[in-house]
Amino acid sequence: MPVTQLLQCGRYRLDLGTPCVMGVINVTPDSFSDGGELFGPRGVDLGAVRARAEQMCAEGAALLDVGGESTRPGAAPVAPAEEMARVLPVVEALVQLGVPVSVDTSDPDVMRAVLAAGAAILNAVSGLARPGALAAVSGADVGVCLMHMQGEPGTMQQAPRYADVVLDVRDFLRQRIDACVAAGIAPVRLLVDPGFGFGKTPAHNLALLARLHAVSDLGVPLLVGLSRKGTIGVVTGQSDARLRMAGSIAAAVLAAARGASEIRAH
Ligand code: 7PM
Repeated sequence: MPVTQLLQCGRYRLDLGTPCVMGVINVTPDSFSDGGELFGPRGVDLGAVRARAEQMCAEGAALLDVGGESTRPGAAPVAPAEEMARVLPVVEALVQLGVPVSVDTSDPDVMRAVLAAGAAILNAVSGLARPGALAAVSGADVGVCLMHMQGEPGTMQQAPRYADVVLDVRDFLRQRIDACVAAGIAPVRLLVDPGFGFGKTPAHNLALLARLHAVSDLGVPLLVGLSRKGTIGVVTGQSDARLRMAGSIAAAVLAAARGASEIRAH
């Protein structure tokens, strides 16, 4: 009998006992996976966003993740006002589709704005560790994904270093869960994520995938995002992210077999 893993996120209660797919809607001009196709000369192309979202839902995505700040290695930080200008129209459009919307952000002001716009999950890529982030969500009934990142996107890949990457990531996630529960965020609202590609070498990422059970038994559902990332390219020899579908599917199946409840996919 699969263990039912419920996620309470806004007006949605997701049963993650069966793994589900989180579709990625990147609204950054330099999206690594689709070259910024949803971002035209006049900013975000909402028609293209709606079409992509409807296609992803038709193909089985249970929720959609919107990212307005490129967190790819070396990416420069985006001002919160610019990030909000990119993501708010998208969140409003996707909420109208009736699908749970997650927003990939670290900024507390962006968090508050997207919650007001109807986002169901905050994809906290900095683990709600930034000043003001925990306070921004503790009173809301939004779901929260706590992700591990070593350093910041601009520098995180320069020299990632761990005593034991799996134990270090597990300890960070356990500490963030405890901080959220202490701030009044119920465990049923939480997800954790090891943050593949965020301050990790390919060897670190492969160790995390091999020993994924160490972070799938923290008492909350596990989200994994390996889709089209550099490590898939290293293993398959595919330098073009758009040609990494097969490797991404293989990694997703391995992750699900090792306890992942949500698979983040492009
Ligand atoms: C390098 C290339 C780093 C691409 C990050 C990316 C995740 C995420 C992203 C993840 C969660 C991309 C990503 N990756 N949120 N946001 N987990 N929770 O796929 O693995 O564009 S950005």
